[in-house]
Amino acid sequence: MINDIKRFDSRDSALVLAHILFAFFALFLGGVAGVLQGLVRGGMIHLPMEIGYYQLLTAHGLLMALVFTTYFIIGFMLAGIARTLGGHLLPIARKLGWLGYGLMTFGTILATILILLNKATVLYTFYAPMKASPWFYIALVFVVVGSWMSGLGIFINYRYWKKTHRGQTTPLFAYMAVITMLLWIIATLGVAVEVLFQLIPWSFGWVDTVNVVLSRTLFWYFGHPLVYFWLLPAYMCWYCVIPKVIGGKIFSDALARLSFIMFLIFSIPVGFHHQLMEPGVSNIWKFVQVILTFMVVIPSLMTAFSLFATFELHGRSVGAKGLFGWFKKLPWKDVRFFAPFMGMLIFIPAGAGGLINASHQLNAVIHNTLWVTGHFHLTVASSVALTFFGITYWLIPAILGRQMTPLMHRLGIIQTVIWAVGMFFMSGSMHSVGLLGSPRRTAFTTYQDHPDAIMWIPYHVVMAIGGTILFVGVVLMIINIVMLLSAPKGETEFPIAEVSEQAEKTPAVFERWGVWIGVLVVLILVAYAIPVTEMITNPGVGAKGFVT
Ligand code: HAS
Ligand code: CU
Repeated sequence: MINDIKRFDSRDSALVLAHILFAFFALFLGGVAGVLQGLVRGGMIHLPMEIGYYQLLTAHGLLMALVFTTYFIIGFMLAGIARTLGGHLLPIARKLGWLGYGLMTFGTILATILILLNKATVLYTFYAPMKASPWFYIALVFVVVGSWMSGLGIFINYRYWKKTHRGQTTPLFAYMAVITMLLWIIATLGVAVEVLFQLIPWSFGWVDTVNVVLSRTLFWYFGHPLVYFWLLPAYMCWYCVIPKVIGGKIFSDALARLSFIMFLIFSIPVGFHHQLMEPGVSNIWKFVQVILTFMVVIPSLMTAFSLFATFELHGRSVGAKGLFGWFKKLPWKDVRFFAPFMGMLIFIPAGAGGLINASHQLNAVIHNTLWVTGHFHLTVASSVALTFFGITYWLIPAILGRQMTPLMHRLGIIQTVIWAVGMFFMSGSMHSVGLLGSPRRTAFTTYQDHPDAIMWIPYHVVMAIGGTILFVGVVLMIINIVMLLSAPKGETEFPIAEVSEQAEKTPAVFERWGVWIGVLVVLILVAYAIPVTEMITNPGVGAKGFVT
């Protein structure tokens, strides 16, 4: 039924396009910062005009990890909500979407100006005792509150559909969008508390010191689910869009919903796996949260299983033989498939690295080294980013009533290959030199020609070469987008697959939001209540703060 709707409402198109274009503008600026900092760290250039390495690093992290992702995700989800819940957004959802866009954009511009003025060189993980101008934190409040407005619009649209379609199962895409936004809102409450009650009063000078361990705990309460806020929209593409693109069906609607529910309940009470080396947290609570971390791996393994099943079922239905015959039946020349597929492939080593990070003893080896930087360039900057690129190739033509040409598919495939090759060199050498002890978040230095530091330099040079290849990838992506905007007129579908006939019926319990949020609250209390109480009642000596 949903496949009949071809044209996007032009008011929805404008809202979606505004988000997508802003996202790629941020990607471009973030890419410029990225390549420069790679070259500085490789010892290949010096920055002009007193621009600092850490200033670039802050801009790069913020623009890529927060601005590119959040704008893209909201644009993609609003488009999918319009597409699956009746063909257009409710007027109230559209209004909230624009309000959110305005607030986020105001916040982003203010934050970027402060970074350029060197008033917020605190790295994107705004991490006490590093201290920024209070206006930087206020700018981020605008970004977060703006994103909540769009989330609210999605919830209202979803409820309206439920009310007007009693007894029907909600469309999978919309269900997943609701979970992603719920996850985001519940997670950002942590950072909202940190910013409002700790960082803003401290940076205005109303209080002298900040409780560092508490602020980091609140930050990571948000920081880990943040990575799933990036990942889940990519999974929405893998579950709902990819089966359609390859001409197959969704393996199981129930499995997909179960995996998203598991992400919702397990991805928040795990922040301590970023603080395993933090002395102020006792081991028992680290242990509890590491167990929960391994729980949140399960839905990713379910996703891998479901994808293999979709690929194999489809392959066999078109005559594939043998154990791996289905592999040849995949549409390798279709960039809508190829880019996300490379993302999936890269997610296998990326996820394995995550399991290493989460193991306490191994974390002692890699924490604060370039290994971690390598890890998140495979996860968010490859698996997620390549999937988002893959979505862009059909989303822009779909909302504009245009059509991709074979040339655009070919350029898209070249772009994907450039990205994968650049990331192979950059992330590969980050992982290796991280194991040799090279620290992350550090400008070029030879530590007075210490032999270890000299040994790291060739790896840093390879990182810079990889980063340069990636910058070519950014530029080609921007060219591809300009071409998509002016593609020939035509019909492009918003691909959403149907569920396989063999799949079990979806149980109604997945829509019992009270139950799932209840479970989540209990888990959060189990994981955090006692350690946070300890941090508040026994705050130790607060930190005055550092300004670089
Ligand atoms: Fe992570 C640090 C643990 C996943 C992002 N992570 C980070 C940071 C970022 C980040 C940004 O426990 C740095 C933060 C900072 O600034 O300090 N991470 C994990 C674990 C997972 C994980 C256990 N991370 C992600 C994802 C991210 C992301 C996803 C972004 C999107 N991470 C950590 C830990 C740290 C950390 C510690 C702290 C390190 C430290 O000390 O600072 C898991 O969720 C991973 C599970 C994934 C899998 C893979 C499943 C494979 C699939 C693909 C199937 C492929 C197919 C195609 C079907 C088990 C689904 C193949 C087809 C063929 C034909 C072959
Ligand atoms: Cu994490």
